[in-house]
Amino acid sequence: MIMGNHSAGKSSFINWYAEEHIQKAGVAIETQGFTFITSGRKRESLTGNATLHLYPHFRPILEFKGVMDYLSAEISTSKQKKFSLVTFVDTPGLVDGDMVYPFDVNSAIIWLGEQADLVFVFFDPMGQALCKRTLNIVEKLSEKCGDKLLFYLSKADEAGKDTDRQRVMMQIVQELCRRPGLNKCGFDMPTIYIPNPQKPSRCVNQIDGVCLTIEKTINQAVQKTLDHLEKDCDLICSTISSRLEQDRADVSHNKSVRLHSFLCGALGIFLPALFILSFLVNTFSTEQLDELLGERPARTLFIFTGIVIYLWDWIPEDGQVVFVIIFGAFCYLLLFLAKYFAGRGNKTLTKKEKRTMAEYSDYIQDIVKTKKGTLYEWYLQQCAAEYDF
Ligand SMILES: Nc1nc2c(ncn2[C@@H]2O[C@H](COP(=O)(O)OP(=O)(O)O)[C@@H](O)[C@H]2O)c(=O)[nH]1
Ligand SMILES: [Mg+2]
Repeated sequence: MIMGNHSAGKSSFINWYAEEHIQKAGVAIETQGFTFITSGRKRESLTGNATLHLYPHFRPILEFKGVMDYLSAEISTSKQKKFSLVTFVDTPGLVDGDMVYPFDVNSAIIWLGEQADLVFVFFDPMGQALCKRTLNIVEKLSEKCGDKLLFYLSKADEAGKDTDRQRVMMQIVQELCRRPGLNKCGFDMPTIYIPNPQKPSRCVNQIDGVCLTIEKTINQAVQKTLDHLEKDCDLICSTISSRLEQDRADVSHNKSVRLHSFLCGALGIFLPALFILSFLVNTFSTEQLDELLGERPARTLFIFTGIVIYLWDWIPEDGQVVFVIIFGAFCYLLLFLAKYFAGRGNKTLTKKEKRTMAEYSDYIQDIVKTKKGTLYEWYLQQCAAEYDF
């Protein structure tokens, strides 16, 4: 991202880098909004909505009300320098005073600056080198992401003689250092200007350094992205495997909970049923039962109910009502516990969900990671080849 006062030479720098007249440059306030300048297959200009389709990750910028109409993108076919690997963001020229911006320009620039890999701040010797708005934004950005903030004295060929230029530099640096957030040591401000064969200047031009900085940042971005990809892959795989493990634990938990629920429920029904049955059976004689059920089942039934009746007879007569109440409450408790255990089960994954997760994990391990390895290899190969060259 390139920011700076109005007429600091931002658009001209982008045109120079791409070696194509993409952005309008002039003394009039040309750039009121944000323009993304990128390389593509066909020369094309995009408006706000199309721009956000091209860069969906910049969609949160819509939080700044009114900014949509001031977004655009220029696609150029230029392959000069490293242009095919860079996307420049040209920002609204900043001025102090009565100028009304159609949106919260300070916040929008700060937000975009945070997204960028590099933020160039252009100060020009002529115009409002010490524009307060620029300094405010720079101060905020320096707090948030000071490491990618770089200052340049642009249009240095217009600064007059060496002594004049030094004074301009001193003034800018002084003004910058007056801000508490900016007076860090090791402050650097290279002087740059667009080389003009018709108007040769004796001033030192460090514009090639800007190109080198861009190139270095591209390389770092490639490495960072590939490293991040690896980390993301690992994160996805470990999340999936821990989710599957959790699911296995849930399944066995559910099994034991279901068993508890079943046992309580069965007892809660079986005990009162046996109790009532015992009294019913007791009203029949042995012969009647033998006739009804056959000899063997009748015998078994008699033994069971006999035990219940035997125990019942043990209870003193005046305690029998209390016993029935306690027994009823106990059976109710058993049924309540059965219901409680039934509700304690955890939600588990369906077979389809498990299969999909396993497939994702395999895809990442086999395809994405392999591809990442190949990309890293290509990247290193072309670096090495370039250095060899
Ligand atoms: N002498 C000189 N003029 C420049 C340089 N860069 C830009 N300009 C002129 O400064 C004016 C404003 O430039 P522009 O790129 O539109 O500034 P922006 O508002 O920051 O985008 C234009 O007339 C350019 O021709 C430079 O390096 N040297
Ligand atoms: Mg401009």
